[in-house]
Amino acid sequence: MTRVDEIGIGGLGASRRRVEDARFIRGCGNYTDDIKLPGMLHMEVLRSPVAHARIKSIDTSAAWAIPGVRLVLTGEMAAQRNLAWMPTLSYDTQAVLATDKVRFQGQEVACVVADDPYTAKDGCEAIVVEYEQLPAIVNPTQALAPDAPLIRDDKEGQTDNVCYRWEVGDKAGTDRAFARADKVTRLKLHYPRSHPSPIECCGSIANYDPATGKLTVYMTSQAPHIIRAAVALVAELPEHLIRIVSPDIGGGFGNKVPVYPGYVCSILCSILLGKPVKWTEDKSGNLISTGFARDMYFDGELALREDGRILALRFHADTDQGAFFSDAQPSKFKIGLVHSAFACYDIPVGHITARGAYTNKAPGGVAYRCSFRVTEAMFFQERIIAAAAADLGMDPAEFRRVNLVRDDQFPYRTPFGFLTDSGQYRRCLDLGLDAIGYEDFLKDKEEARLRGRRLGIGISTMTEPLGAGNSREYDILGIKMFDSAELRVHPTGKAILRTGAKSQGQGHETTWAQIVSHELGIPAADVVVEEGDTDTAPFGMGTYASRSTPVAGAAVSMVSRKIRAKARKLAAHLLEVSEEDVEWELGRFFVRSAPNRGVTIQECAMAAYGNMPDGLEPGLENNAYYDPPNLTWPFACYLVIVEVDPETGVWDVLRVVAVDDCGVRINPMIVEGQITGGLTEAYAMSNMQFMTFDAEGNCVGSNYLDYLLPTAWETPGFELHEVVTPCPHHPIGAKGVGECAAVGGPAAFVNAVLDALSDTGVRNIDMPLLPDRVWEAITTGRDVSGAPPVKT
Ligand code: MCN
Ligand code: CUM
Repeated sequence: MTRVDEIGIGGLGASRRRVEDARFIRGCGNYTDDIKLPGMLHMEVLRSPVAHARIKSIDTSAAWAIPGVRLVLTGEMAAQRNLAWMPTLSYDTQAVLATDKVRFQGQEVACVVADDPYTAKDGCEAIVVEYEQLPAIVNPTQALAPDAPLIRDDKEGQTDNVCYRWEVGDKAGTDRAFARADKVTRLKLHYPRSHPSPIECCGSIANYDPATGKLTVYMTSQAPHIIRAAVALVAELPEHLIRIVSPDIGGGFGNKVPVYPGYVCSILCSILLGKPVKWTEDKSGNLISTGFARDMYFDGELALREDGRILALRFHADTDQGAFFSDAQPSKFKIGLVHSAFACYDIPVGHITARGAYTNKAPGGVAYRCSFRVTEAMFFQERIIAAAAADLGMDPAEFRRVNLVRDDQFPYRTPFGFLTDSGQYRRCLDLGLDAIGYEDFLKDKEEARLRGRRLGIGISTMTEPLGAGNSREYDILGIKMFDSAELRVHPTGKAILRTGAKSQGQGHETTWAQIVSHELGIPAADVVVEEGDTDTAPFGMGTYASRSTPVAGAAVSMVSRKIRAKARKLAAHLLEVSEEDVEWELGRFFVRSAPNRGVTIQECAMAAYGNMPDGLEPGLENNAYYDPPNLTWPFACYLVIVEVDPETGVWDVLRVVAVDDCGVRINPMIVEGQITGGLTEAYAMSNMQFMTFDAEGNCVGSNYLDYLLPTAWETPGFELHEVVTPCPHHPIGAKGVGECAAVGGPAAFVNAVLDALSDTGVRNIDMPLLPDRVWEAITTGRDVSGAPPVKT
């Protein structure tokens, strides 16, 4: 008997080529905008040119008069259907179409449906809106000033621009620890607004069929089942007559989690017209109006002991939420999982306060590889860790080594209540230092300094919580966070697998088949994976927070094991022995006492349809719902070496080393792709992505001249290393990885630049570290803030 070779069949650990790429690289993907339905009309959105203004009147008559225009929808008309406002996933309300005021530049004011997109655009231009402009607020300081104009005057009882307050930890204990400290390090910084800007913008095609009453929506959603539930609950349509289909998605990065007014309007227009209505957002619409990320102000301190131990931490965070609190995050915490900060360090006590502010900017709050504000948390963590090491005069690597949680401390309870599951933090750090040649670099740096060159090294180490839920702590609109998989094995042993997750480029079609292979020995090429259609996929919560592997991936294992359990009964029948005498090896059952007598999983599949024992249900299919016991906690160590040109402030990246421990890797090549992509984004955020606002609330960065996307030309090379600490509670030991490098990466770049400036007294330059900011820091010796408003 030759054993099935797991790598050979594309099982766990195989760097199998991405099957979806066969269509993507040929231009044969099937994206929302590719779909054309018979009789389909086109919708365009009219957006506000101003950030804050009362709407005095909207005159749509000229738009209606344009031949080919079928519908001009205003907030007033939407209000008649009770749809001028919608609830957000953070229990706030958001305007679908503005009625009373506009509250950010780019806000949806009206939409026009026409025979083609160009006529619809002309229709938008023909609408005359009279605005009475109000002062614009573009940062929390302005928002929270005593005389600030009230942005959310639509909300009963709202008297200021505070949208939430939140706190966690032990204040008294933290104060006591600070009183005992030998030294206190303080750091203030702003993590700027950034935008996921996927290649494909958002869009939808709503098709309400008046004959059947069925609403089908093709759309760019990372979470189709949530959308179906939201449509059912908000629009009060019957859920069984709603079908949401997310076809191929051209990048999501969190941009495609929230519910946008454009989606809602296309649905409403289709219902009103009884025809399919397509909405495709344009690039500037995407950049100015859909889910942004970050925009968070930190002010925090570490209490330090002379020997380098951290005694306590505390910080306050102000988040700039934009005009509506529409964070799409499923925890009961107002600020996501920001209190996962410092989880990789053994710190006994801490206290965090947070406050959200309404401003005249687009809503969004969490997106862009964030794991719900974990990106900001880890950035602040690693920036203040670097500052603390400098304050103590200690080597930053040694400072981390002293404070990192030890391998024998797991499971480790953080001061804010998280339970980190496993890891080898020091090993990852040492591997990274070794790979980058840390000791040699320190010597090179001193020599270069003597010759007037500024070299710097930045380190970032972090663990982050990936995989929402479990259902005890996480829900969306009251629906608990779990996920699902359904597996159907056909008579010839080929199979179709469906999950409640939804790939936007992460490669689920490739990796889920590998899990089935690992569990059943069916070659990965024999398993087709389908996601994103609520009429066929099992109920699931979608893809974000790198939750697919931790939750849906686990469900794939569990459903495969159910199939294996049934196949064992079939094998016993075929082998004419009792089930207890049947043993399993990959792809095959055999008789324990006669290992040569065996049947393959494919033979069992055929028997499920053609030769089942009496009393056994025919067929070989099942489903599994998986409620994870905990989040998964990958660890990463990123190291960056830069050279800063003191004359121009330009900085070049000389080396990047990454050590990632995401547990067992299903597909090492895809994992490396995720890390490479994340590091590219981290580099872009730290270096070039500039999205800000002027004093009038105009969005600076709503185009790709200001908001730069990194290409292969600017992006440095990355050296990737791995450590594997299996996740103790995941069926195949995997942890999430999709966001790690974007979360942990930025601090490594910024720490490197500041290390190169270590003799100047500069403690912080806000991202992006544009050359003029770095130059200003060098020439003035002062910190450089990036908080809006900017001068224009
Ligand atoms: N994987 C693996 N072994 C592991 C962990 C993951 O082989 N131990 C594989 C998975 O099977 C999957 C991929 O790596 O194919 C990412 O898995 P996971 O970490 O579970 O993340 P998700 O699939 O849930 O993806 C979400 C995550 C998020 S939240 C953002 S934002 C982001 C990211 O993925 N958006 C992306 N990476 C992206 N990559 C692309 N190409 N496009 C996006 O929009
Ligand atoms: Cu927050 S970006 Mo991802 O979690 O979809």
